[in-house]
Amino acid sequence: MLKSFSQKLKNIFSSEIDESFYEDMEDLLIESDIGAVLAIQITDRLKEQVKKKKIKTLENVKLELKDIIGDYIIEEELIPDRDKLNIFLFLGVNGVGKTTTIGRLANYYNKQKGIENIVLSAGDTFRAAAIDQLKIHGERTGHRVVSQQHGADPGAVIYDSIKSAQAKGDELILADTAGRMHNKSNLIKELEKINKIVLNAVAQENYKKILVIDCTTGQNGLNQALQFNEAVKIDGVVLTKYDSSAKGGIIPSICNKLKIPFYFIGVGEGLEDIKPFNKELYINELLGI
Ligand SMILES: Nc1nc2c(ncn2[C@@H]2O[C@H](COP(=O)(O)OP(=O)(O)OP(=O)(O)O)[C@@H](O)[C@H]2O)c(=O)[nH]1
Ligand SMILES: [Mg+2]
Repeated sequence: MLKSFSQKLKNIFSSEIDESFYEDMEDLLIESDIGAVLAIQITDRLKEQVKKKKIKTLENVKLELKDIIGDYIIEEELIPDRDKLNIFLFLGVNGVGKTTTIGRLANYYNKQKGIENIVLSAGDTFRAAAIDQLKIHGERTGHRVVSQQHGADPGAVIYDSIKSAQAKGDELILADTAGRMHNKSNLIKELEKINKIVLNAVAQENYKKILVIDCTTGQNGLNQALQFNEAVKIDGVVLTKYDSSAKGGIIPSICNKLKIPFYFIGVGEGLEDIKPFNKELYINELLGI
């Protein structure tokens, strides 16, 4: 898919700038998971700008397209507010990479940002193995894991994590949650409780609700973002499995719809396989620039 995408893009950009050029462009954008509505919008804007600016070369059309797509994308560096307690809560449906992301970010914040006092909070009490999975990440990255038994109340685990972090002067809690979507009212109830507990301890700006989305799920990622946002108001997104053949066209789609940023992208299963989302790089990769 990756090869055929860049090949198709190359083909489009070696044709004439005529009506079929724009049609092919629209199709290709849809194929990249950008979504039909946005693909049409982007192509229409491109057509308009090319005409208005009297753009003649395909190279300049590509740069114009880059600018237009860039308008829809929000990039933000997610850095904990130092010397304060910060809580990053990871949400998302089953198997998207929440727990793995926590392990990778513990490593990232430690190695890249010099933050040593990080706590991993085992808020996924739904799956017995989830607690052990987080403990393994804790051991690997050298960070403390706060957990309770399988089936415990996630709010109570977060509460314990906060108390423990406050006692030791920690700066960052990375909190796991169970993969779900099945029951929105349960999710809202559970999150309301967690919100209350968290906001008793930290300021709103030090609390981030982060949605993890698997880019291989394509446009379905947008539905997940809409549903989670409606339930809990998310602050930003981590996109995982960007090392797959999926093009991540879901990024402009979500930013445009929800006006929230992407923070990180996951590029593999290893501890180092996460990087801050970089809008410029992302568009260049998408367009093969
Ligand atoms: N290739 C690749 N695999 C990833 C990436 N992120 C996560 N995975 C894999 O996806 C699978 C699921 O990851 P988890 O972290 O367990 O996902 P989760 O969201 O915590 O899953 P649940 O707790 O069951 O909801 C694991 O096999 C991860 O190694 C990524 O960026 N690239
Ligand atoms: Mg998990």
